[in-house]
Amino acid sequence: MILELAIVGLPQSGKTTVFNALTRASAAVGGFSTASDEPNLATVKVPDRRIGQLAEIFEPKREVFADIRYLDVAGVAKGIGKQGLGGRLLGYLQETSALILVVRAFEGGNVPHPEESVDPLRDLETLLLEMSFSDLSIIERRLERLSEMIQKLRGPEREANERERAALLRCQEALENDVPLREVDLDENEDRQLRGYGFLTRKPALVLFNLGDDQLGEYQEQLLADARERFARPGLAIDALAAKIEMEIGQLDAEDAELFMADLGIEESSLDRVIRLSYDLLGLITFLTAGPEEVRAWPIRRGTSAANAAGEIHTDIQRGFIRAEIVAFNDLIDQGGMAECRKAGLLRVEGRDYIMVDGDVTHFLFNV
Ligand SMILES: Nc1nc2c(ncn2[C@@H]2O[C@H](COP(=O)(O)OP(=O)(O)O)[C@@H](O)[C@H]2O)c(=O)[nH]1
Ligand SMILES: [Mg+2]
Repeated sequence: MILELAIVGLPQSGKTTVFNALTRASAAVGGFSTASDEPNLATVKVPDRRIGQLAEIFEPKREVFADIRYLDVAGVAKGIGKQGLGGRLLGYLQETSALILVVRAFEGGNVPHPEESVDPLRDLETLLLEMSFSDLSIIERRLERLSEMIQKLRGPEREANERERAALLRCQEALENDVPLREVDLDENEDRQLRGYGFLTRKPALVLFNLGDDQLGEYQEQLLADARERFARPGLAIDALAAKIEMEIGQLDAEDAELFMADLGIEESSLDRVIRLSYDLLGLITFLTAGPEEVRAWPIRRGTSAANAAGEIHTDIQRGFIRAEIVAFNDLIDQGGMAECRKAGLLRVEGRDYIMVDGDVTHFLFNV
């Protein structure tokens, strides 16, 4: 499963700063490119307190967190949407699972703004429009092509193309009415047919206002309230981060960082919160495994069956699946151990079709 979020935004909005802040929040591993026109890619651990709590019980050799990847791509300049976003940039965006939209809120005369004034709500609107334009232009080109092909084809091929055209026409109509493609109902077939286009407005997105350190508190609250009132939609989350400060805090040792944060009134958890939001945005939940070797968080899509969850660990475990023994995380912590849970009747035995729940501490039985 590639769980990747691309960071997009207008030039100088703070994308790279957000990327640096997020990827410093946990030990980011490798993947930085040196060429300046290549995107930066980093893997970030998803903070999860449950790992530490399980580690107290199991005293494992290793603690393994779920991870997600962030991709920092070049700026989406205003206007390019109308001709379709630039080829390579668009290519990267189409392949990611979700988007982080960085919007500048910080003031600061010496950082140029492409519009020459700071106006976060305007910039957010611009970004969302760019994404719609990009999707629309892909749809229009594809529709032209489909009309030509439908003329020439017969039989099932013609029908498949006609179905695609019908779905695309619904998408086009939605976009023309300011409705992002996320909100268009597509059946499984249509979804598969259109997935290859990587439509930007179909991806879940997290808007992240990049705040100056003087904007924490009242300004932040007001901005978030205004933005949510105007722009909140299903699959579009809105939050804020003082990225530059967070990045600088990441460079301090723990004690200095604490003092600095107390001084500025920054909640300890804002980076953690943004990473958690990213994870939720990807539609992921976590099941856990725990033993003397390792305590580990496994990301799975909401709605995943026990057999498919087992396959995340190893295909053999899926193939030879016998059953899953599951304890809810909270029960395990309350009881203090697996044996106690078993005695208390809190250990459940589930079959291959069981739908996993967030926080299931799971032991799979299988034969190969
Ligand atoms: N004053 C101030 N400057 C910031 C903040 N965030 C980013 N910057 C500066 O804005 C400039 C552009 O940031 P960068 O992350 O490179 O933007 P990108 O072009 O979107 O990747 C850099 O000089 C940053 O140091 C902030 O919160 N406050
Ligand atoms: Mg940058």
